[in-house]
Amino acid sequence: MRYLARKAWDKHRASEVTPEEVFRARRQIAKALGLGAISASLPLNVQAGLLDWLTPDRDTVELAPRRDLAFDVSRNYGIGDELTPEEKILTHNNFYEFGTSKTDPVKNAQGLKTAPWTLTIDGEVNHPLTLDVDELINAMPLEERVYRLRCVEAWSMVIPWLGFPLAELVKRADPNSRARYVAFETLYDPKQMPGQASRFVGGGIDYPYVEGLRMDEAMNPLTLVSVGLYGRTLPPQNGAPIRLVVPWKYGFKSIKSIVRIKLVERMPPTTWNLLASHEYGFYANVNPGVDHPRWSQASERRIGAGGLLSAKRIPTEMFNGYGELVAQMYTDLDLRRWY
Ligand SMILES: Nc1nc2c(c(=O)[nH]1)N[C@H]1C(S)=C(S)[C@@H](COP(=O)(O)O)O[C@H]1N2
Ligand SMILES: [Mo]
Repeated sequence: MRYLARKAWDKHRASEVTPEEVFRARRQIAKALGLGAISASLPLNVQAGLLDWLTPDRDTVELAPRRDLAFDVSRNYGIGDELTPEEKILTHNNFYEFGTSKTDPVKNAQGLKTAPWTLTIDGEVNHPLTLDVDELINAMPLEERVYRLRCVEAWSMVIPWLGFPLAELVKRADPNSRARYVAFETLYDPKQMPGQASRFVGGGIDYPYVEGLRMDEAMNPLTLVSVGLYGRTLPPQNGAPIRLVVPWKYGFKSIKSIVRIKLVERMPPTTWNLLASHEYGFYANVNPGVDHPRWSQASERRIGAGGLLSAKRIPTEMFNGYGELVAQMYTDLDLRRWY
């Protein structure tokens, strides 16, 4: 598999294989093999394996163009870890809207239409906002923040994000006194997102993907709205044009391709908690002392220049190493119960 970065978006080549066609092709194969009916009862990892096998690899994936962004290098939150190579960040993804295997998003998301893109901020606020994300990206001062991303599946990366604090956005909407949580929602568009059109492709998730934070977590200076990585706008597979990054929590909290942020009074539903509440909680703070029911969280594979299997196993740190900045929010919480 080769990944080609393109300078100019070539419409003709891009439309050769649309996500919808990929989805239709897969559905036909799945039907022919009688997989549609049984897929709901298969464990997710088995489904992922099947999909890999059902999806013939195209020789070349042409990556959607990305624009250079101007930014300041943040001095406050940098960590010493070596960066994960950009190629790994772009080709090893979780974005179930485009399929459940790690290489599905880069293959299937390149046609995602990321502009124009509207972000709504509403709910318990005095000033509901409807923002054009391109304008927002141009208007906000951007900073680069090198953060660890620790997936609940026990692999991790180190990513130079570009973005701004979520607090800046929330403040603009002026939350009222009832606002206690912040709920996030990914785009819902089954025509563009094959995983939303089929439970088989999308891993059995009820879309749109939703996430949430407590108000103090949302306002914590570490909580980032990301609009880019490695100096340029976000690739579609990483959640273009706008996503959340919460570095002390498991990766699934960092919801991609957001269209709505709603301030609410009660703890909002979250996608992985809805799917398996005994395995994935609302808080999902990285915690080496509380194992996932099916695997240990004590260590993780750090994805570097080599393949995933050659990746170095390193101990997982409490709050992913960000305890100094976030631990005080949880002093009254039993983190074993509120996993
Ligand atoms: N909408 C949406 N957001 C999502 C996901 C998803 O499937 N859909 N996967 C999550 C998971 S499990 C992880 S680990 C991170 C992965 O981000 P990356 O692919 O940019 O590394 O995105 C999170 N955000
Ligand atoms: Mo994840």
